[in-house]
Amino acid sequence: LMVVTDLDGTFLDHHDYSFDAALPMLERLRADGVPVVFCSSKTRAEITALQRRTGLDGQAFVAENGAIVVGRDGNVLAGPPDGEVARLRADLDRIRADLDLHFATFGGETDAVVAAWTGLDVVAAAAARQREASEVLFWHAEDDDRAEAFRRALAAAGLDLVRGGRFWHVLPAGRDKGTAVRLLVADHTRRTGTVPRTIGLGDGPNDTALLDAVDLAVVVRGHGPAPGPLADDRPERVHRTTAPGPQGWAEGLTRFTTPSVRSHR
Ligand code: 2M8
Ligand code: MG
Ligand code: MG
Repeated sequence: LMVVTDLDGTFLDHHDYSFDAALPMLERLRADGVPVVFCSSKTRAEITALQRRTGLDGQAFVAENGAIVVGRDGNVLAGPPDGEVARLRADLDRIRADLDLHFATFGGETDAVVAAWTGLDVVAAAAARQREASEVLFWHAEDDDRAEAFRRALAAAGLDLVRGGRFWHVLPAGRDKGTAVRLLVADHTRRTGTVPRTIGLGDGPNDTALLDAVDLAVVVRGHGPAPGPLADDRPERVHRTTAPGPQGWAEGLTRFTTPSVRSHR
């Protein structure tokens, strides 16, 4: 078994980033030796800090929406090539000027501004600004009529636009959370000789590829737009939680890991 989970709004509370309600289930998984992989739009700096706080150091993780995939013990499975975020920022600057857009980016603002936007403290906001492969946009509604032109310009530059809980994220095309899951499964299989059964959890549109790539999917009740339609939406594969955030996280994992529940369906 391998658990692959989104963070904001899934393992972490959407409002205050707490995860107390998830801890008893996390303890159970740890006791059973089940790998718990954080798979988020957050940066490597943010994710490794959270791994330390939850005792998950050295576990595989996926950062920046799939642009960075790190296997067990720091073994890099994907990205980022040198200078990737600099190139991406140069493309964004050019496209913003060409289309006369007004969006702001994490990279272009201070830690204090990002703290105010996100509700993170200033230290955590600094970690959120340490981007290596993707950029976070604060979109201005006055530009809504140029959103499609923006998407086309990004695609022409080899970039994707995905929606997180609060922001839009720009990252290299093709490096989504689903591709990341497939790399992790291949790595686990190579190391252990067994193909892991996977459970994925997420609450937002940028989790759709993750939820499609796993064996069992938990759609955690969110605060914004839900994940897109899933390719295989059968109730025995997909559980939609009634509780949001870390409570929903525990609910979904209980549903899929408790034998008595499974056998009585
Ligand atoms: C951003 O990501 C969230 C997650 O989906 C969002 O778009 O709402 C990222 O920049 C991340 O690095 C940061 O920790 C988070 C804080 O809310 O916002
Ligand atoms: Mg989320
Ligand atoms: Mg996320």
